[in-house]
Amino acid sequence: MLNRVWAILLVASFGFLFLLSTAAASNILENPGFEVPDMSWWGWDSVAEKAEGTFTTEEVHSGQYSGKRWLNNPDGFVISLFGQEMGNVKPNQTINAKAWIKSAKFSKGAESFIAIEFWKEGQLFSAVESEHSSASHSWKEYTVSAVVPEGVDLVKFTTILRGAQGSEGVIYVDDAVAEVSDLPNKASCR
Ligand SMILES: [Ca+2]
Repeated sequence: MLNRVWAILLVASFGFLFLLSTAAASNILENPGFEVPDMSWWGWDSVAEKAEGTFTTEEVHSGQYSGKRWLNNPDGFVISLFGQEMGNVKPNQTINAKAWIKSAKFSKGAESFIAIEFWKEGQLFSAVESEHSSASHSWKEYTVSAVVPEGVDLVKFTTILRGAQGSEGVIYVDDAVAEVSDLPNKASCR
C-alpha cells in the first residue's frame, strides 16, 4: 500500500515538473517585433559587411515596425548578419526559433535564412541553419531547432542575408521567436 502511495506521488511529481517545463517555454528574444526602434538587435551598421539596416514601417508582418536590411557592395561578396545573444541557455537544452522574413529585389544569388550559432572562447563552434530562400518575395516563416552543445559559452540567434559578388537584396524581418526548453527535441522526431 505504501509503495502504491509513493508511486502515485512520484507520477504526480513528474506530471507537475512536465507542466512546469512546458509552461517555461516563452520567447526569450527582446524586441522580437521591432516595435521599439533602436533597441536590442546588433549588427545594424556593420559597414565592413557592406550591408546596412534600419527599423521601418514600409513592410510589417504585424505591428507598426519591422527590421530592414539591405546589401550594398557591387564590387564583392556580401553577407549581412544581425541578431541577438541569448543569455541563460544551458547545454542540452533545446532552442526552437523562428522568424518571418520578406525579401525584395534579390539578384545574383542573394539568399536569406536564420541560424542558431554556438560560440566557444570567442570562436564560432557550430551553427544550425534554417531553410535558405532566394526568392520568397512575400512573408515567409523560417524555422530552426537545435540542441545546445556542451562547452559553449555564447548562443546567438542570427538573421542572415547573403549574396555573391554584386548581389542586391533587401529583407524585412518581423515576429522573431526563440524558445528554450529542457524537453527532448520534438522537431527531430518527425
Ligand atoms: Ca513588427
